[in-house]
Amino acid sequence: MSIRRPCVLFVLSVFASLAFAGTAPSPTLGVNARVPVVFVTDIGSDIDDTWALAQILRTPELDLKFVLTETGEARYRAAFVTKLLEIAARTDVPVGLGRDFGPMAEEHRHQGPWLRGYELARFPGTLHEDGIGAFIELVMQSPQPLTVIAVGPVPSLAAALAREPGIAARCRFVGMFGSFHVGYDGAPKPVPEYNVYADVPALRAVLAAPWQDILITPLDTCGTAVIGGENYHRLWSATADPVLRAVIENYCAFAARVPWMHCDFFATRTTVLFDSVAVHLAVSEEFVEIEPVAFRIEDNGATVPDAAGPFRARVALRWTNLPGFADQLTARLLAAPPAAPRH
Ligand SMILES: [Ca+2]
Repeated sequence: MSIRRPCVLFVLSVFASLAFAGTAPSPTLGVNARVPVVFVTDIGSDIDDTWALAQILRTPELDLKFVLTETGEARYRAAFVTKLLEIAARTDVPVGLGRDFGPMAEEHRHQGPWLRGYELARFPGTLHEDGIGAFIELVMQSPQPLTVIAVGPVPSLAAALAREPGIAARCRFVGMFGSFHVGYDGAPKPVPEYNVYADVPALRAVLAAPWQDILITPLDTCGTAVIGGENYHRLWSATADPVLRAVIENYCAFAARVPWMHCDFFATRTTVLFDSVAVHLAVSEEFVEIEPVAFRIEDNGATVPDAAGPFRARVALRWTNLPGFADQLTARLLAAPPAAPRH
């Protein structure tokens, strides 16, 4: 024991210096510290963001430091975060309002019924009106690199970088973006992917920033991430677990309202859990093959491999074990949550 503590401190200091020197740090180096993360989300439209937030709260290796909203009506999105944090007894996590694009029409509030009777103003934790400013402050004051998990279009992140370009060098960037060789639902042709085409200039600005590492899951991998069978039955049946019950309640509200699919399968499987793959990559690179890719982004949102393109990322292009991912995600969602960190 007397030798071990200095070793740990040494490893931590090497880890920190490597990270700030621009070398991509791996959160799986064996350092005992949890990975501090910021979740940047357009929760409240597609149900996968809600699964992803529950996944972060149930992943012991991740330490959720902040949640920032993206696109649409910032207060609508923030209310899903704060209500779920209350249910999870995690009101220690501050939430920030990102750029606001005005009231969302009723037909775009796919999970809206779950918020009925809930008042964002009564959230007992911290809700930052200037969420972008609070995010910048958190990053610039953090003693260790943060991992930004971005799972929606990124106008708020682009605004943060415009206000303080220094944040990128202090963070790893992990996200759900693009389609390189595979389209939605495993289709054999790439297509413009929503998180890209919804705000192409914003993503170009974000991917041009000097993050310590850029790691993305495109549709090539995340587009086929579904939990079904016995795994889903266990999640569906976990009605005594308030967090999973809340996710399933959201899913039921969503299934009745989502316009882009006939979601009559909600009792037997999930929809595609795009964003859960990004959360997984924030802590582990198991189950996928990752390759460095140079690419350009077309004006229509297509992400096209191009050796002369302006963007570089490590990209999860293929599954090596998709059933293993589904099994692990199920087990994590069902496991008791890690103790809330002391602040
Ligand atoms: Ca999303």
